[in-house]
Amino acid sequence: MATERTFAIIKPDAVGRNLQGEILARIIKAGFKIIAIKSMRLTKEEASGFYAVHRDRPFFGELTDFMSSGKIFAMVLEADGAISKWRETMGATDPKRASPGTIRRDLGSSIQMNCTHGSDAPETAAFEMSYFFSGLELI
Ligand code: IDP
Ligand code: MG
Repeated sequence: MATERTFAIIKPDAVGRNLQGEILARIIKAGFKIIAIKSMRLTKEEASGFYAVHRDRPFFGELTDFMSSGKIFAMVLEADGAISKWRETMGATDPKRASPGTIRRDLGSSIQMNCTHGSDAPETAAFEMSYFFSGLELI
């Protein structure tokens, strides 16, 4: 499989519970290289731009309130097949449906407060990385 990059977020629920160290340890253990990382708090507008593909979903308002409710860690991760590998490491969107040993199953509290984000395809990974990081930060 080819070396690939994906975009990840440690969401406000996880940072609020001080789980960033636990999640970063799982990322390293799974074999990802952290290419870039920063801690920041999104505005509602910035969260809405990030999740624009979901603007017509019933949970969009709630989701963007949540994502702007506290600090996040935004990251670019690299590995062979990073996009699907990170989705597997996170587990299914709903922690109740995620496999044991995944981040969302072990640490998530609800379908919304599921600790992490991961890109779902090469096109979304490219958009999401460039939404948060400049080219210089990704060398
Ligand atoms: P994903 O994060 O697994 O890719 P998406 O369907 O892209 O899942 O949804 C984006 C985020 O929106 C989820 O991670 C979760 O925080 C939130 N979300 C998804 N479905 C629901 C829902 O039914 N109710 C509330 N929040 C949801
Ligand atoms: Mg998604």
